Amino acid sequence: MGQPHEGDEAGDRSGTGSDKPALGVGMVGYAFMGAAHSQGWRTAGHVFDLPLRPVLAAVCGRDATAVRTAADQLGWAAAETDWRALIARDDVDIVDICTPGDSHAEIALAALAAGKHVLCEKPLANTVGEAEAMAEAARAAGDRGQVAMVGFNYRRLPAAALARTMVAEGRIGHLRHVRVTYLQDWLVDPQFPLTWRLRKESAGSGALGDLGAHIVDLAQYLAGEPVVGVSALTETFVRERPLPTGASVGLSASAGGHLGPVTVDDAALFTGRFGSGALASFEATRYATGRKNSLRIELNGEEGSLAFDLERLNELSYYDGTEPGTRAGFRRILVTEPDHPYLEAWWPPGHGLGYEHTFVHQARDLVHAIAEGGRPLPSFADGLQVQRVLAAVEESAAKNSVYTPTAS
Ligand code: SOE
Repeated sequence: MGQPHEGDEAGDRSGTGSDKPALGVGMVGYAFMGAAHSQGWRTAGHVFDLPLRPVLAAVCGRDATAVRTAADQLGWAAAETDWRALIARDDVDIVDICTPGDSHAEIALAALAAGKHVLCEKPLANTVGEAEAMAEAARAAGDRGQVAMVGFNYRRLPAAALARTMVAEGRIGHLRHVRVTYLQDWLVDPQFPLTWRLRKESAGSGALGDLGAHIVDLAQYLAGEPVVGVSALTETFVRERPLPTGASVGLSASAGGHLGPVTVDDAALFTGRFGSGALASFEATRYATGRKNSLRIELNGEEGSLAFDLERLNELSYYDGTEPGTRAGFRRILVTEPDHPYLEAWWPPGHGLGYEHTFVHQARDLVHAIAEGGRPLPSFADGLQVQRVLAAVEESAAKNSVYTPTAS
């Protein structure tokens, strides 16, 4: 396993001036998620008192000019065009995979075999088979002291972490319902190009894997138990789109005149059952006009409820069902106190955080796990469990057990 190394040159780029051992990070991919992860790695050591100093050693992409530009913009010391060369670098201790899903398994397996720690973007893989191989490799690597984690970043929202604690403390009692929606609208325009996220061979699935994976993970994390059964509907509303003519920029790209087939779902709706008997409903779509990045989750228990809305991410709503009816009501907990999860090192009370901070917290948790020999969550086994739920959703939707209302 690559060991943290003292005061190498690239390490000085972290700018912390600290004499803590360096943890060399190598990232594959540098688009939207790569930029978000870069920010996490750049910031974590400046905000939190970490046992190791993250060093942005090298970033990798296929286009030599573009990856060099990205390295300069995002703060990486070196640029590579071959991910195998990135993994082989002595100054890389952890490989951060921010590529489309079709390369997650190959890169993660090679990195683990080379003794590196791994952070892999969600969903863990494009198929259950790939995820199984990754979870097994991560388990074996864990026995050798390596760490592997999936980038379900929303677990790192202070309000989500607080909600998890409150559920575990029994503050809502026995769980009955989880209701969760993840809504975006960037596909509403039928002229939006056929980028990699709309092709099964690169993305595995559509809204299901991209957004549904997040909400399955979040629901299971908050409930504290896995989904054991699902029933689903999926739909592809626009079946052909213009082919992209250039590289992706954010979610989009420039488009040409030729059309190609959309081979993933545009939306997925499903119900789920937990082992405890609690019921869940899930909706993931890229067609919710006006909803840009709306993730809402509500949990109802016998003694209370919790509700979270990503558009108000510094807040958590709580209903305490043990209060007298005349006094009870949903109240807003402002999750900005230093004693709230992750907030000890940020701003004074009332000064909120944003989307990007989840990636800082993710980096922080990983660094601690690596330094302290921990097994950070969500593990690859957790990622595999989500992958199995996604596959069950696809299987249910394919069977199309939709009943037609008929006359008696
Ligand atoms: C696009 O739908 C996307 O960038 C997802 O891929 C991310 O995981 C989510 O955080 C924001 O939306």
